[in-house]
Amino acid sequence: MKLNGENLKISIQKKGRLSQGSQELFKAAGLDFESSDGRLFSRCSNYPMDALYLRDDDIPEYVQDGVTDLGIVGLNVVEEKGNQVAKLDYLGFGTCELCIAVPKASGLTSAFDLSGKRIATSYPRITGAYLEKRGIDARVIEISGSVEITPSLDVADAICDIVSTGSTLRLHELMPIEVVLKSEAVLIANQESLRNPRKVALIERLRARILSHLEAKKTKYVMMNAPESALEQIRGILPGMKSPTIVPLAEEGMIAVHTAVPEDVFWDVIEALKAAGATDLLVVPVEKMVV
Ligand code: PRT
Ligand code: ZN
Repeated sequence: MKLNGENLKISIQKKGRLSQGSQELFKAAGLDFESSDGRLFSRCSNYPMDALYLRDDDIPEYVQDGVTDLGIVGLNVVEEKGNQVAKLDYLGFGTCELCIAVPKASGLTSAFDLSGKRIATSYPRITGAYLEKRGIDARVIEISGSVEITPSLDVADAICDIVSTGSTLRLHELMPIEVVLKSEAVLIANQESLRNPRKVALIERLRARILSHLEAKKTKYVMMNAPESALEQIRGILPGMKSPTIVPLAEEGMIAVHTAVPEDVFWDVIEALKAAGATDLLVVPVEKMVV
């Protein structure tokens, strides 16, 4: 099988922390790919698209050079590589922070204490730019892996590395002192592909599917019963949301109210609804949100 020249092409990580999230996103967008097991690429059976499986470090370059039109990769990698690509959408998985961390016993507490010190990192470009912007004159030492052990080997005084749960830092008696970059998986695009109307149409259809999934993840659908007399107060609790659905119940003076509630204010809204007299609250996840 060969890549189809007409199809949209997307590169994703072959094996690693972003593989599962990328494949789940394809599924949520209704895309059926042939099994990716051991392959370099596979074809989507219900969308004109081929997926290419790569090391994450190579994805920005492949997208810049037009080998693939799109890519899914960590923002940390995009910023470090510095390739010319368009960042289209943040995808809500692979979240982590690039942090400066120091040995707990070092007495260093802020990035400004690092002048004249050595910082080991696999992210020399981002780290260098961060230090330069703040006028901190530290030496950046590029290390390709296991950066966390460099302070104990006296190779460096501090590190700049990816942190997610923080357990790697704790294990090595290190503590974070600055967040240099907040990262998550991002959908990137080749600049030329964004000037090709046929490809733009396919990309926009794909993005609409992805965004409806991301919006749905941020929303819960809530159904409740309430006395009719509480309706005005309930409407006041749901100010920013679309008009709720109101259904009369068999019991005189009682109604059912159905509405979508954003995840970030979920508990505040639920507590206020209960206080206003809502009962029998039923909460269901939203599968897709198409606006
Ligand atoms: O083989 P390939 O080159 O494709 O993969 P890789 O080994 O370079 O990357 P991979 O799969 O480890 O990570 C891919 C992307 O996931 C990264 O570029 C980040 O955008 C994102 N990500 C999210 C992370 C982490 N969380 C993470 N915890 N990348 C790395 N880590 C490492 C970190 O380097 C450190 O060693 O995990 C350790 C810290 O984790 P905690 O949980 O102990 O804090
Ligand atoms: Zn990598």
